[in-house]
Amino acid sequence: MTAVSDQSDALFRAMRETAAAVDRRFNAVLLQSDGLEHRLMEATRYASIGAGKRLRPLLVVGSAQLFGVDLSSAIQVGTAVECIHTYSLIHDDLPAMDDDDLRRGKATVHKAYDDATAILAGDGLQALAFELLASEETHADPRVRVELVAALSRASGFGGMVGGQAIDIAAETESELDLGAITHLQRLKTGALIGFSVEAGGILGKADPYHREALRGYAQNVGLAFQIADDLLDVEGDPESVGKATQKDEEAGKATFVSLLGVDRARAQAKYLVEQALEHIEDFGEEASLLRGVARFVITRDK
Ligand code: GRG
Repeated sequence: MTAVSDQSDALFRAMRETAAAVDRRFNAVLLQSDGLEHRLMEATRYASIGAGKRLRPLLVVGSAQLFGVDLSSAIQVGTAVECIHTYSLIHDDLPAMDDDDLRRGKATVHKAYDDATAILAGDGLQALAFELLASEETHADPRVRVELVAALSRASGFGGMVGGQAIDIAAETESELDLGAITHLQRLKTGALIGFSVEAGGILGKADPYHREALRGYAQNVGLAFQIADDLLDVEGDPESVGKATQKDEEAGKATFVSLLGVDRARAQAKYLVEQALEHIEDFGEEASLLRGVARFVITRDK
């Protein structure tokens, strides 16, 4: 019992420390302005600082720990992936997409500011992600920086998050998704960025192909488990603690893991995926304890 609570204490400490470090990085790079762009910078800071679980940066820190990578490099890459994630949330909330009023427990950016500012905040964060990766502060070796830029471009672009979002939007009017199609959609829409976050430690640490393959297996399983947990929170979660509207999928008549499998089978599948994720990293020792903790956390979280 003590061992279990020690593990979750360590995980929550790592979450707090990672979140604080990402906030410090955002504070350093998102400068307030006295010029006419001040509203944009204020909105971008509103969306980015002190917000969210910072799960993706935590995955970068966890995978970096496997290869003895400096924490400052992991935080820099974690902040870059959080830029992409935050931009996707801002744009997803716009009236042209999901049209949401609440995100991360507060008004969405277009509600607190306006649509144009929200679009620009997302655009600016997307560019900032690649500026951070290209910086010498990320890694001394330029080949590592280029590999990170290429991997995050793939994960966030047409063959990743943006492609997944397009499939999701098209499915609303064009086709009924079955389990295979939902799995494909979610692998792109949310899985690709989670995949990058896990892969990043291997890139920073110049890991060999065997260990990179293990990370890919872990990430694929954690990504799907995360999405099933997200679907379950939409059905069962409390909007207060989730920090956004719930029951959205059913209202929109969307096919999800939960609508197709039912709550109990979806929960069992998420648990199975986490077990699979843990198997992929079983060759690692203590240095993988953060990744193990995160895998368990994705299906037990309440937000
Ligand atoms: C608009 C290009 C574009 C893409 C949007 C990822 C995405 C595609 C939209 C987000 C919509 C959504 C709620 C998806 C479900 C999974 C998800 C990404 C949840 C939010 O991630 P968390 O739980 O959020 O990590 P926090 O706020 O903790 O960072």
